Amino acid sequence: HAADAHRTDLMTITRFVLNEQTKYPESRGDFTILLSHIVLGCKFVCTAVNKAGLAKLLGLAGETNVQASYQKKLDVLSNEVFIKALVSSGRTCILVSEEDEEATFVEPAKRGKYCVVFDPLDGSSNIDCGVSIGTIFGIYMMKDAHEPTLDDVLQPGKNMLAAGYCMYGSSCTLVLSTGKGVNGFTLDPSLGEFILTHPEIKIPKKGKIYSVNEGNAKNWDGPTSKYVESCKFPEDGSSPKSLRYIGSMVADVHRTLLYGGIFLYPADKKSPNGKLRVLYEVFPMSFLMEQAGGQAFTGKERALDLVPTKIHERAPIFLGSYDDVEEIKKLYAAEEKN
Ligand code: P6P
Repeated sequence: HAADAHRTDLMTITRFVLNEQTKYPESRGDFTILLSHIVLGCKFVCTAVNKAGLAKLLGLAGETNVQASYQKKLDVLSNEVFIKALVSSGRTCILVSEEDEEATFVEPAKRGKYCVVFDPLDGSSNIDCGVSIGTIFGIYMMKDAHEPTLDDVLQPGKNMLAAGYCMYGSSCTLVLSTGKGVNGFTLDPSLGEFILTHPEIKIPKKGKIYSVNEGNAKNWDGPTSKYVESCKFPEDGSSPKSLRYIGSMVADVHRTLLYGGIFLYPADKKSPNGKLRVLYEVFPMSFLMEQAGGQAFTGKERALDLVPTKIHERAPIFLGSYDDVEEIKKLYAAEEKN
C-alpha cells in the first residue's frame, strides 16, 4: 500500500539528492556531501531556535557555560555553525554570509570547488515574538580551478547550481532546488531526518495574495504604486487581492510558493535598491520561484540575470506567480516608454 510504502520507504533529503546526483555519472558525491553539511547546519539551528525561548524562560542563560552560547545572539551562533559545517565539508572554497562583512576564503587544505552564499538566520529580529525565520542559501561552482577570487561569487543568479531555504516555524521545512524543480522536506525530530513531504512544488500561475510592507507606500515609485493600487481596486471588476505580510522573507516566500501570489520588496526614494540582498536573499528565492514555474523581476530585468558587483549588494524584487509578476513587468515597461 502507498501509505505503508511511505512509512517504510523513507525518502530522506540525503537519499533524494543522492538519487538525483547519480544521474550525473561524473559526479563523485561532492555535491551530496556539501548538501549534507548544509542540512546538518539547519538541524542545529532548528534546535537552537526552538530552545532559545526556553533558555530565556527558564533563565538558563548565564548559569553554566552550556547556556552561555544562548547568550550569544542566535544569528551569530547560527553563522558560526554554518561556517564551521561548510568548511569541514571540505567541498567549499568561498563563503559569503550576511553576518560577515568580508567573504571567507577556505584554507587550501580544506578547499573544494563550491561557493556558498547564505543568510544564516534571516528575519532574526522576529525571534522574540515567535514569528517563523529561516536560513537562505545558494551554491555556485567556482569559475575554474584557479585561485578562488570574489569573481567566483559575483556571478549572476542564473549560474547557481542549487538554492534553498530552511524555515524554522511550527515545523522545520527545507525547500530545495538543484535545477530540476523544487522539493520540500520536513524534519522528523524523532528520526532527525528531513523527509520528502512536498514533492515537485509548482506555484499557482496566478494568485489572490500580495505581500508588501505598505508602510513604505509614501516612497514608492509610479509602477509599484500603480500595481499595489490595482491589487486593492482592480479595474477589471475582479475581487481585490488579500494582503499578507509577515516581515520575514522566508515565511512570506514560503506562503507565496505554496499558495500563489506576489511578494514585493520594491525600491523606494529612501532605498533606491530596495532592502533585500542580491546574493543570499534575492537570488536563491528567485531561483526557486523560476524552478517552481513562477518568475522574479527587479523592476529593470529578470532577477537571475543581474550581475552583482559587491557581495552585500541590494536589489528591488518582485517574485511569485507568473501572471502576477507579468502585471508589474508591464507597468515598468510602460514607464520605460514614457
Ligand atoms: P521590512 C527581515 O529583517 C528582512 O531582512 C526580510 O526577512 C524581510 O522580508 C524584510 O527584512 C522585512 O523588511 O522593512 O518590511 O521590515
